[in-house]
Amino acid sequence: MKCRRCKGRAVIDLPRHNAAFCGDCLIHMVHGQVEKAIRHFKMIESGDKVLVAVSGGKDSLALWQILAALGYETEGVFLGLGIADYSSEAEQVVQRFASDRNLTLHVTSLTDSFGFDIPTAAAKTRRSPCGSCGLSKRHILNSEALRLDADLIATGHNLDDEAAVLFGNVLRWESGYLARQYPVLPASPGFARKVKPLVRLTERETAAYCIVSGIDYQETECPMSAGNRHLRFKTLLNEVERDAPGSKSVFLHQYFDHIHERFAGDASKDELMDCHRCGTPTTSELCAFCRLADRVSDPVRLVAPTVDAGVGHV
Ligand code: Q46
Ligand code: ZN
Repeated sequence: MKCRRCKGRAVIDLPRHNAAFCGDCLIHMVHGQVEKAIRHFKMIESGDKVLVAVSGGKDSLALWQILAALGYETEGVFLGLGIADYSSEAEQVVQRFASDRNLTLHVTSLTDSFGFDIPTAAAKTRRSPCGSCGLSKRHILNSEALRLDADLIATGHNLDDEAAVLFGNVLRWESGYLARQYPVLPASPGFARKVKPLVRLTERETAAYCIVSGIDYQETECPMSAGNRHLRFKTLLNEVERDAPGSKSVFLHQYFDHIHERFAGDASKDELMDCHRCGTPTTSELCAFCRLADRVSDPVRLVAPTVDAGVGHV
């Protein structure tokens, strides 16, 4: 198997590109795909300070390495979720990654800042672990971006993640969610710009990128992910992809380029007010995160955790 670009010995075969690549050319291809996504969706402007949300997994660490290599001004932020050994291992991995590369990392923790963790939220609310987790990540990472005066937050959502979310949204015709599913969400009062520069890369490609570029990432799966419906959608889409390579990319990118704008009118137009506690723009007195924090701290609301219905996305 020969590398398409240099004709050297290939280390990975990518049927969707009808090509194989050696390590160096894979890195070149991955950087090119990220640059293309950034340009196409106008994600980052020159001089922007980028806050990269890092979890310790392959995608977010690959993203930080790629953006730093492409010359963007980056800092990382890690949010401890309090999921026992999984979260402490993730923090160690991220700390090591940043110090080995002399990159600036900010560490924050759900327990230290708000007094609860994801297992407690799952046990005390009717939300799935992934629902509480996604809500907490969105809220706290946005607050960190505003606090640190970053122009935008970059997350490691890849092509597989986004295709699975799109599949779920289409399956239920969630037009409000479809209106918001796009690789760049512009800044608005109280919210930093959010971008997903890995939308042109699959999980397999980011994993291979990590291996050939020496990124030591956390391989352990989150112990609370069981039942996450997006994992099931990923499995389904991978079966389609096996028979028809390139299908996932066409499904997602045709949506972004040709269909997404048709849902623009379905975005919520509810009037926003400031959350009475934290100031985040919201449609009710308390924002969803502050309501979650209240439910978790209410001693009489101990109920069994629900499984599934998770969003699982920053
Ligand atoms: S960390 Fe959180 Fe994920 Fe674990 S609880 Fe679900 S969302 S699976 S990316
Ligand atoms: Zn609030």
